[in-house]
Amino acid sequence: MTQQRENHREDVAGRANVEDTPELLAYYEDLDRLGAGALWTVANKIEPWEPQSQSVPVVWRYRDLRDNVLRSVDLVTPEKAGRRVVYLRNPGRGDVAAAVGWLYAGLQVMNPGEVASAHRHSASAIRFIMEGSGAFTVVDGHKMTLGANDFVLTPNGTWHEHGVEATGTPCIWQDGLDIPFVNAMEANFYEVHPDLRQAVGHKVDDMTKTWGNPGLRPMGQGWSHGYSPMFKYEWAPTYESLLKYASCTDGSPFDGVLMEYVNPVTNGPVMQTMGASMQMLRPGERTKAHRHTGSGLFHVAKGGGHSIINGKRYDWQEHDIFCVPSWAWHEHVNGSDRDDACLFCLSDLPVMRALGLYREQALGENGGFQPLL
Ligand code: GTQ
Repeated sequence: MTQQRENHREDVAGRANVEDTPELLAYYEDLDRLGAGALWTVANKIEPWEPQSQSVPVVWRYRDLRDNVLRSVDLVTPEKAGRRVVYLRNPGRGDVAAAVGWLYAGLQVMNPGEVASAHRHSASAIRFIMEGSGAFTVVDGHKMTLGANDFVLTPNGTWHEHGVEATGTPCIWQDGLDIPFVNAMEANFYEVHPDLRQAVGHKVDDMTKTWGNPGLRPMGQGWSHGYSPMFKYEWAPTYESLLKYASCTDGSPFDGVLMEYVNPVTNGPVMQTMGASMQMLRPGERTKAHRHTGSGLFHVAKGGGHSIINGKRYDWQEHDIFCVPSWAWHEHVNGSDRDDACLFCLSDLPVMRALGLYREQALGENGGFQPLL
């Protein structure tokens, strides 16, 4: 019997395997009255052989959600709602309002001329812009214009507000926050800005213009926060970088051409709790299956295809959002032989890495397992 199969037996030597007796049941009741319990009654549950995600794989289809997101515009104002957002609820994580693992996601919609008041919280946020023109976000006095497929940061503790210029069109973007994680850590604070609006103290898009130049850093400019000073990563240079890298690499057998968004000061993840990447699946590309710790929330930035997650097929097209729970096998397939497909991914990998919890495993050609890396 292989180690893997053996691991799924409950009566393995060294694992809890105590049968109930009247004496033991009475003992458990006595312990319960004292606010205590016998470890062996819960050990196999609280120390599983491998991660047991509560999340299930889901695809949220934009063609189904979009009309309902737009409906909210006639139903509530940003003033009343605070944020006018339809959030994505994983069936296994409804109790903590997570889309996957400890990550929250939602679709926020704003009409021209609307603003959502400034606030700040311990949770960090990202936006991935889906459609519309004229949207902006202000982060700690830095105003940014938002275009389709731009990736924008609102790090923990920063004041932020959103709006759409009166000359714009209805705008929809994906929010991604670590709200469930910060709540799990019992560390979430929330504050509304005393003036409800921030003064813009810098030139529009200054942080991207200052920190977003390839291979170049502004001389003499310091930055000591735990998050990237580049608050916005625009789509055009991101896609161009993927194309350039794709022209000279075979890519990863598991991920195709995958690039991580980084803090230009540290080359580390953009924020301490959440990281993001953009990956290109070249025409006809089909990746090999692997699994790793950490939850991933994928947003289809370009193209269409499908993913096989824990053996089941999930089709996706542009602006669909799907999740890969921690330790779930996954492989991605570009559905086109002519065009590339691009997947944006928001994850908690920075937490996994920083805390020494990252593990990765490839599915062998013969369906067997390769050892844990
Ligand atoms: O824009 O600050 O979807 O605080 C959920 C919570 C968006 C935001 C969300 C938030 C925000």
